[in-house]
Amino acid sequence: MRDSSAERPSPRRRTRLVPMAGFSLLALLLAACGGDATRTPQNALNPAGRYAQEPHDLITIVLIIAAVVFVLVHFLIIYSVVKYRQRKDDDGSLPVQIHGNTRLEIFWTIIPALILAGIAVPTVQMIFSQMDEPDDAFVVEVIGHRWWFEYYYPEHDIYTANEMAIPVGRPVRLQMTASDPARDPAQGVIHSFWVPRLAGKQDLIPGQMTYLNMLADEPGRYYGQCAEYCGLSHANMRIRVEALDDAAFDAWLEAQQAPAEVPADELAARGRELFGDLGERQACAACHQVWEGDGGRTPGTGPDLTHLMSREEFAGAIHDMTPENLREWLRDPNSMKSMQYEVNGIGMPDLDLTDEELDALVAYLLTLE
Ligand code: HEC
Ligand SMILES: [Cu+2]
Repeated sequence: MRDSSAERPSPRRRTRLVPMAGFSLLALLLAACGGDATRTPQNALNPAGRYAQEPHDLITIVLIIAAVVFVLVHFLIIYSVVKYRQRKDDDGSLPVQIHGNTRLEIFWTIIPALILAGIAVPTVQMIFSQMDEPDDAFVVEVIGHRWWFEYYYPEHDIYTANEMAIPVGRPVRLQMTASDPARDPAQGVIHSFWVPRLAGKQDLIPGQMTYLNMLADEPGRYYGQCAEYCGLSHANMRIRVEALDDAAFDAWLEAQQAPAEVPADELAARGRELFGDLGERQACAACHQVWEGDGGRTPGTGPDLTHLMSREEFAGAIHDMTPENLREWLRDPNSMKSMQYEVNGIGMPDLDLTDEELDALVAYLLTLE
């Protein structure tokens, strides 16, 4: 007969495995809290302005209180288990049975009630102060579409998508709604706007306006995410905020207000023609605005492309703005982002473009600086 005990780890080895596994788990958990913004760009524990800082500080206090309660309760549990464990000389009889203790029960009801009431005071105060419209706010309208965010700057009549520029050090007031059912009936679903380092989380609701304040103390790039499931490409709906200092922000506003230039290059000019007319097929211009300066800007159902090249990413800020990616996007949108158009008429359609058409259209898009 084989001796099977040789294959099993000795009990002592096994007991050493438990704390080791515990420590590795803890290390993993702590690594997730790292403040390195390049590795963890969506870290609410690394706030970059007051609207993210205040909730962060409040939750830290709550966490400390909770930790004290946790340690106390578990100490009492472990203490009782050890002290009153069954002993060898136990005769098997039941311990004295106690039913209720009014004084203790009042005591352990009042204490948690007081703690919760204590936490409620700064919480409610903060909810109101976070919602208040700041006096010197810069207003940006946010519209949630499936699956991209549109930004409109009402003071400057600028439409853009995916990448939002904001002035550094100045509160930004977001007026948010989800794609207007009148503008696009197929799209009315709830999204949620969340840039963890700059603000809390707020839903975007069709036919209703919600508000969110945001502030970046330092120039930089802040990422966010649609945080409310809105369909199969929900995870491909990113937010990118560029906080710019005054000079850079003014330059950005000026560039975005300029009309698109009509290209001189022959191939790009052909692309511009195709953009407005694809024969039997739906024209790009039916959904996309490239504003050349006539009349006011009117949004289409797709992103405004007037200054497409001023953005570094496209399609919900998930793809780099390279000629190859743009070509693939026009050739077969579904290969780059699921649920485009075929399923229920949402998003960017596959227009069966020929190679020549693709070349011309990409050449045109590359001129939209
Ligand atoms: C039926 C409407 C529709 C038509 C027609 C259409 N698009 Fe789109 N397009 C969209 C929508 C919607 C999106 C956003 C999809 C997303 O990000 O999920 C989009 C995205 C894009 C983007 C990425 C923009 C960004 O900033 O994210 C480009 C570039 C683009 N389309 C170019 C074109 C071109 C060129 C044509 C014509 C060949 C065209 N589109 C035809 C609806 C349309
Ligand atoms: Cu969404």
